[in-house]
Amino acid sequence: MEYNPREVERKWQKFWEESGAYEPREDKALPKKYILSMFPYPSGNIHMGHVRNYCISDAIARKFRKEGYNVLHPIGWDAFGMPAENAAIKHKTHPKAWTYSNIENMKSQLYSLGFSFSKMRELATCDRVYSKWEQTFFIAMWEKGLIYRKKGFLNWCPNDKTVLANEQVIEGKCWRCDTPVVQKEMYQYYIKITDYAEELLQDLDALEGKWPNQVLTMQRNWIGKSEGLSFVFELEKSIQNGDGVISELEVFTTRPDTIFGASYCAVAPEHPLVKAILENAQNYGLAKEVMEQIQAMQNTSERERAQQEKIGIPLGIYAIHPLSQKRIPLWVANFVLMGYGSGAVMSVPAHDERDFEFAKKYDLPIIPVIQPKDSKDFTQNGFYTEGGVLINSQEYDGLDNEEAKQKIIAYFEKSGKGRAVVNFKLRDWGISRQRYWGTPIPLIHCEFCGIVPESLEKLPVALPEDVSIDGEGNPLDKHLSWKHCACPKCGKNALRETDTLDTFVESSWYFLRYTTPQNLRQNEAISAEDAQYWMDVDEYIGGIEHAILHLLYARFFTKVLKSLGYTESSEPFSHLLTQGMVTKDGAKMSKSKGNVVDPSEIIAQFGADTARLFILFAAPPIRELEWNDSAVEGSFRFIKRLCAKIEKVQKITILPKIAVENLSQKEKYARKKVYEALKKSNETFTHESGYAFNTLIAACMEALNALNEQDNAKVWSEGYFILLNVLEPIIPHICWELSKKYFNLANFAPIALDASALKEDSITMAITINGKRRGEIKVAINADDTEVLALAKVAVEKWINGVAIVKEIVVPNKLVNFVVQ
Ligand code: ANZ
Ligand code: ZN
Repeated sequence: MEYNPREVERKWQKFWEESGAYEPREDKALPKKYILSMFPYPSGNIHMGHVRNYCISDAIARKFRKEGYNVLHPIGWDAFGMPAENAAIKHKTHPKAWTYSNIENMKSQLYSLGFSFSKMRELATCDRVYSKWEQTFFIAMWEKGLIYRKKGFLNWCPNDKTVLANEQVIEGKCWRCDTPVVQKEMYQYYIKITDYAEELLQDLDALEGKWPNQVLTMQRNWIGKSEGLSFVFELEKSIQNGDGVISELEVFTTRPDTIFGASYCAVAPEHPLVKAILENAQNYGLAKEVMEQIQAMQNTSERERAQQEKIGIPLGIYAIHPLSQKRIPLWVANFVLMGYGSGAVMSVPAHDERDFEFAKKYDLPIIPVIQPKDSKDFTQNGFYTEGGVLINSQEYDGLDNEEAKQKIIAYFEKSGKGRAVVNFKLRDWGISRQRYWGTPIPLIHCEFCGIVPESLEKLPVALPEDVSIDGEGNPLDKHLSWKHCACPKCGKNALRETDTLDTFVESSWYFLRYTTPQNLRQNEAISAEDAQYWMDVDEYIGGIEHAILHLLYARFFTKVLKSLGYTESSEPFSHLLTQGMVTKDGAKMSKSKGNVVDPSEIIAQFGADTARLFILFAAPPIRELEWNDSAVEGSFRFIKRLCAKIEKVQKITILPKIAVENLSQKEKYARKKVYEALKKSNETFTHESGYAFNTLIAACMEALNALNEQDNAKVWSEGYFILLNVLEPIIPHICWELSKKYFNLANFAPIALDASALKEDSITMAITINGKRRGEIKVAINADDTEVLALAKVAVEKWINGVAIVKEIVVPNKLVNFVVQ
């Protein structure tokens, strides 16, 4: 048969769509599998990363469907976000038009690859109805106190009078006008993800072995639980702070055992103490340059500070060490974060690398207080961060440092000057954005009632479409008729909140939304019954770049939605598969590198099946995949080979009965290879095996070669019948075409393994020396030459001992001849 991918692929895509072949069934008694690829951002065109992502999930979905599972394999669009607004500014399009037209384009690209998506479950997060339910959740969380409003620092361009996202700050300057960006304190909305820190941490344990270790570790580090002591230093002199005074400084340390080594304290530039000092600068004799240095540090975002070298500025004030009573200088330092612990630290240069570097730079005392147990030389680096015995620590001298930790904590707890605390690195999630193309925050500011949620019947608070998007300020803020509204409580004039939500909010619950069928979506956010059936996602596939934020937020949202009664799941993704990058010439495909291969071109040239086969054959899913043009052609040739001799089959609808006794070695061998491929297919489609499609495809290639080596029509038929079934998840179009045409099959069902076909058959090979028969060996059919020769030499040992072999000849499956002198 001639291979014409274009015709075949179009035909089957049409058939699948029209027959609704990939819609999940409404029968909740069926066993289910929920297979999900991370949904794409509708940037305009699909790229190879997308292709790889959906090739993997599609193969898994097809395999489970064949096995009789009810499979949900949905697709949707993560459709809000900045690029749409940037495109609007640049090309004078509307974000909505831009987004929906991108979706249409990408959708047709994806369907041209033959992906078996549950089309009826599609969604875009910018759909009105999606906003409606997201706003409903927002209000429920607001009313529960899980969302709050607080002042926080934002990047602000004083020229454009607009808030900038981190990506829009280039080397401290505005991306549009190059004006230096400042940190402006403004109200923002936060979700209390920190309330769930412990649960989010604990529940990772159950994902062990089901999620990649690397991801589990990254999540654990991000949550960052740490136990230590919080205690206070009395200030030498109190500091005026408005009407009150500040007389102490609280610090958090994980190393109370090093307390006698503290030689200075450092505070974050946002610390109230710094504010108080700046406000009373004259009283403290603070020089103008020093004030300016501090202000410059305050105007640098924490993010940028983290990249800078360590900088400190002495405040000229002192605290008293609570145990040694020494005078300790106070510094403001760019490495101290206001949002962690108490925003202040005791610094111990002898036992912490960062403190050490700082002390060296500013010539501060380095006092060793922990001595290693075995060696005395702990000053090699100048600092020593491990355990040991206390020195220079008064009555604690000689104690093991772990023991000292406990004793020192106990001392502080008893004296009431400190307490053991658990801190988490995890911060509350800032969810408000000052941009147009996002879900509006459904709150209203009323002069009389305060902040009031929009009434539920009025949801969604939809975005106005007649806006001017010019990059200055937030378009919603300038849209007066949208902004002015009636207070839902008292009916008086009030103002809508003009902030919109972080797009990570939408991606935190889309997988729950997919479980709800279209006909229920107007009336229900998440159909509890459907969610109960489909959740958890059985395999979630996506890039490692989402290892932290998206996966953490999605886990968190699931827990919150559970507490609100929407789902019974507490973890959304029972298994996670992180796919590797697609590279070319050793680098990630990217426009700037000019090494992008456009999936559409590959499909146009070779067809979707070739693209799918290449992608799944080139590397196992978790590994990097290097693009290779000749391997793409190799994949194409394999499919052509598959079609080439199919006429040899007898048209069967069930497997033929084969009288094994009468088969030749080659025929037996071909059957063995075919059944090995079938066996491999069952082994490949498991999370534990990592879905190594490459080895499955290799097994199919070997099987096809072996079939080609023999001429038994029954063996051909059986072989093809099985191979088309095994390959269907990978190259579905051609498999459906050939199955229909030659076996009149309209669907695929599991095939049982024939253990007898897999049995290792052995044969006897004669061994001759200079043509004379001297012995024989029993070996597996087609055993490789090295193995055969080694066995043969042992068998005729006494004939060749001490003589020089000049030639070794192996006639496969027949004989071995040694030519000796
Ligand atoms: C003294 C000390 C001595 C420290 C020593 C470490 C080693 P984790 O494990 O990340 O919780 N720290 C506390 N608050 C901070 C803040 N707001 N910004 C920056 N650093 C802060 O780290 C806790 C340690 O980080 C604390 O223990 C403190 O330094 C510092 F040999 O206290 B340590
Ligand atoms: Zn009101």
